[in-house]
Amino acid sequence: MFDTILIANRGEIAARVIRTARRLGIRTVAVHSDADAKALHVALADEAVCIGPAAASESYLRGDTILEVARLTGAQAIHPGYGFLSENAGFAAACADSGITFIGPPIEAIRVMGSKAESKRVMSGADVPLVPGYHGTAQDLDTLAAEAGRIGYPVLVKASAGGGGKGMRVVRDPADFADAVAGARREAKAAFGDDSLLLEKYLTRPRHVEIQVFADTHGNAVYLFERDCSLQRRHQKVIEEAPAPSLPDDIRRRMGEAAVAAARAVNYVGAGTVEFLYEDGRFYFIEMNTRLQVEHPVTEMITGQDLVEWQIRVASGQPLPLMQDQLVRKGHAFEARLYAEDPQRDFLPQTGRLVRLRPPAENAHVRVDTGVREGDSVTVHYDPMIAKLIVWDETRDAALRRLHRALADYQVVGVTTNVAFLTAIAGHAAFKDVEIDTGFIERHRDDLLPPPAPVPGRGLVLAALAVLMRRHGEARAAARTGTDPHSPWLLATGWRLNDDNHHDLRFLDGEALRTVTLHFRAGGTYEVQVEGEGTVTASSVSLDDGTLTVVLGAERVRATVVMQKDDITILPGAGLVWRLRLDDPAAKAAETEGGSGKLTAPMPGTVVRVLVDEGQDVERGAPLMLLEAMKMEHTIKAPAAGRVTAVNFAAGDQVAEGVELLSIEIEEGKKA
Ligand code: MV4
Repeated sequence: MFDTILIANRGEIAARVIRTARRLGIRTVAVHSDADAKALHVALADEAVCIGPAAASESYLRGDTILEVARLTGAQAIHPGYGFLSENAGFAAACADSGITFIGPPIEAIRVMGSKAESKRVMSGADVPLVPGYHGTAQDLDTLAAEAGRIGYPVLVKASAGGGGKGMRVVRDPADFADAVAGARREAKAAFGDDSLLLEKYLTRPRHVEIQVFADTHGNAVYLFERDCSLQRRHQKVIEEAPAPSLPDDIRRRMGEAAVAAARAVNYVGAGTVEFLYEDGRFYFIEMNTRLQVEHPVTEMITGQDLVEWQIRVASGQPLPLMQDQLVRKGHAFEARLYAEDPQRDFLPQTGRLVRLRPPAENAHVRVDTGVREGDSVTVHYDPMIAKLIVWDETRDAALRRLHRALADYQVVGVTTNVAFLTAIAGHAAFKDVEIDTGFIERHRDDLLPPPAPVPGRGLVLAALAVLMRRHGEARAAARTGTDPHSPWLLATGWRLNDDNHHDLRFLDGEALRTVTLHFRAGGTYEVQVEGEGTVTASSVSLDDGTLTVVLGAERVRATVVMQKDDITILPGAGLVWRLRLDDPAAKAAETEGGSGKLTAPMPGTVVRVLVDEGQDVERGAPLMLLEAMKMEHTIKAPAAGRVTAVNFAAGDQVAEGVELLSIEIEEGKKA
C-alpha cells in the first residue's frame, strides 16, 4: 500500500479522494493553481504545492510539473480524478516512466477506448452488442451512403474520434445524407483533427444506462450494477440515479456481463464505466470511460462500497475487495449536480462569490460532495459545478422525496444557480413515473423553465421587514457607540416614529419599481402594505444569521434573506429565489461620495442625531450621523477609515439637499 499519494485535480473530486486516502492512513499531496491557493482541497491535504497560474493549461494540465512535485514530495502514486489528465494516455505513460503509479487503467486500454471506431471494433469482437451500424475504414461518400441505406433511416453520422455529441448529425431523409456527411467531417476535423466518420441506426428515445466495472491485476473483473443518466442537456448530465428504474433483472445481468466482457477485452484494470443506450428492451454499447466518473457516488450509496478505496487498493496490487457474488445492491440513490449557471439565459455559466452556501444537513440519507465553502468564489477558470447532492432511501419514491426536500433546503446566494431547475425536475410527475429518456428535458422544457415572474407580494413583505430589521440593528449599534443610553433608537419598537407613523420603501424588481408601506403599531407589530396588493399584519419579526422569521396574519413564516448592500435575495424554500434591489437614494448618494471624504445630505431632511465628535478616529462604515428625510431614516456612514475633521450640524437642524454634513480626513491608502 502507498504511504503518500498526489491528487492531480481540484474541487470536489480532489476533496473526495483526500477524504478516503486519509481514512486509509495515506498521506496526501494536493497540487493547486494560484487561483486555488485557499481552496478546500488544499486545506484538506497534508501537503500542498502550487503548480502554476489559474489557467488549467498552465497548472492542472501540466503533467511534467505534477510529476516533478510527486518526486519532490515522495508520492508513490497519482490519482487523476476526472477530467484534466484522467484519460490522457501520454500522462499515464509518463507516470510509468517516472516509476510512479497512475491510479487508473493501463495505457493501452485508455488509448483503445479513446477512439470510438477502434473501441467498437474491439467490442464487436468480444460479443458486446453494438447499435447496428458501420465503422469501417472506407470513408468515400458512395460507401457511406450505401451503408446508410443498408442500416435504414434515420441514421446517425458520428465522428469516430468524437465525444460529447460533437460532429454528430441525425439524417432522416437519404436526400440530406451527403450534406450531413460533409458537415460532420468539417466539425470532426476541426474538433479532433480526424475526419473519419461512423454510421449508426438512430435510436429515437434511448435511455443512457451505464455499468460501473472494476478489474484488478489478478484477473478478476466485476460490475457494480448500473446508473441511469438519461437526464442530460447538451450532453451534460443533470440528474443520475442507481439502479436504473424499471430495468428488468435479466437485462441488468446481461448488461453487467457485457460490460465485464468489454473490460476484459481491453485487459482493463481499475474503475471504468461502460455506457449503453437502452431502448425497447435492447441495449447497445456506445463507449467506455476509463476513469472514475462524476456520478460514482450513486453506485457507492446502493452498494455501500467506497470506489476510491477500491481504486487505491487495486492500484497498489491488491485484489478486488469483493467478488461478483458478494456484491449486493440495496435501495435507490439520486445525484443532482448543482451548477453556477443561469437556466433563464440558456444555462450560461455564472461567476461570483458564494455569499451564502448552506447545504442541507448530511446524514445516512443525504450526502454533499463539494469543493467550495461559503465565502469562496466560482471563477471563469474552472467548471462551475458547486456541489453534488446525493440522496439514498429504500425505494425510488422515498429517495425522490428526499432529493426534492434536500434541494428545497439548499441555500446558495451570490451566484445564480440551477437549484430551481433541479427542484422542478425532482418534483415532476413524469420523472416520478419513470417516463425518462434522453429527450426528457427538451420535452418538459416549459414545465422546467417557467418564464421569470414578478416577485410575489409575500416576497416584498419579507424584503421590507428585512430592511427594517437591518436598520434596527444599525440603529442599536449606533446608539451603543453614542453617549446616550436613553436614546429613542433603543425603544421597544426599535424605530424612531415618524409623525404620521409610517414608512415607505421602494424596491426594484427587475425593471419594475414596487413600493411597500410599513405602518407601525404598538408592540413591534406592523401593517405591511404592498402597492396594488393587500395589507398583512406582521408580528414577532426577527432576522438572525440570514434567517427571517415573522408571523404574517396567523401564519408563522421563515425564509432566508441575504442583503448585500441594497441587493436583497430571498430564499422562501422550494428552491425559489426572489431578488430585489432596495432603491435607497441615501445609499446611492453615500456611494457616489465614497472616498471623497465629504459627506453631503442626499435629500432635504432633519438631522436626528450626531454620533461622532470632531477629531474622532473612525473605521470604515462607522455610523456618523442619522438623518430623517422623505419619511425614511438614513445612516450616514464613513466611506473609509479616517478622522472626523468637521461636524457641521447638530440634532434637530434642517439640512438642504447637497449640503456638507461632515468631513473626514481619510487615512492614507485607505480610500474606498
Ligand atoms: C446515439 C443516440 C441515438 N442513436 N446513438 C450522444 C453522445 C454520445 N455519447 C452518444 N449520444 C447518442 N448516441 C444512436 N445510435 C442518441 C445519443 C444522445 C444521447 C445519448 C446519451 C445521453 C444523452 C443523449 C442526448 C442526445 C443524444
